[in-house]
Amino acid sequence: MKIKIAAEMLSANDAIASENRKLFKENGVFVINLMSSPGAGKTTLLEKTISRLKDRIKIAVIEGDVATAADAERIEKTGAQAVQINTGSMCHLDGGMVRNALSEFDLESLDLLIVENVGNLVCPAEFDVGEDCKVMLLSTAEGDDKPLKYPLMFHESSALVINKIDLIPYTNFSLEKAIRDSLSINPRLSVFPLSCQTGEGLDSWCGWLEGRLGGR
Ligand SMILES: Nc1nc2c(ncn2[C@@H]2O[C@H](COP(=O)(O)OP(=O)(O)O)[C@@H](O)[C@H]2O)c(=O)[nH]1
Ligand SMILES: [Mg+2]
Repeated sequence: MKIKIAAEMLSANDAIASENRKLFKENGVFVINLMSSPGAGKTTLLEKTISRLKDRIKIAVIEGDVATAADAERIEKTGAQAVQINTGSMCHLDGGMVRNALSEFDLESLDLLIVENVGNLVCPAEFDVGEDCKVMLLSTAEGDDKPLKYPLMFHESSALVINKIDLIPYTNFSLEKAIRDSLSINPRLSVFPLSCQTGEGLDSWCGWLEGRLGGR
């Protein structure tokens, strides 16, 4: 019985996500669902990405957090519009939460909408919000065993950002192992090792993003 309820909940979410996707397509907005554990650097990556691309691409952000508007406030400092969703006890964003936030945006004027999901390595990958693609962010401080321990996030994503490579000398993180294990789960992953702190690798990531927008 429990399994049936979960299946019905996911199919109800899929229906809303499909409506969101149709709306995004009609308005020519490319949508990314950005997922990681708390503190891996999602908001920092968005701040750096927006600063680099904002003269060429109109970007807005939906921020998902259990509590506070702190991340939306950080994004707004870059000049991009951000809407905060507080999920309370929920560990992920779903299609309905994203739909409720959409009335805040002039979708037609946007090129790219990035949804920063709630920090969590499990549930966000299970809920479609209507995105064009998912992006997984892993930071070196979390350990190189995470791809094999939380495979769904890696399996569902189109790109993997490995952040905080500046910290590698202070950890036992093996970049080679993390990439090898991630590709064993999902050989189609585009992988971007980078540091939001030093800026190393950000050009490749932003180039990939611009390429995906070009293919809309
Ligand atoms: N050393 C280092 N710290 C980083 C890097 N990127 C982000 N941080 C720090 O990691 C912490 C969490 O970042 P945040 O963007 O809030 O993570 P989020 O919870 O995934 O949104 C902050 O203190 C950031 O300054 C990086 O590339 N290198
Ligand atoms: Mg954040």
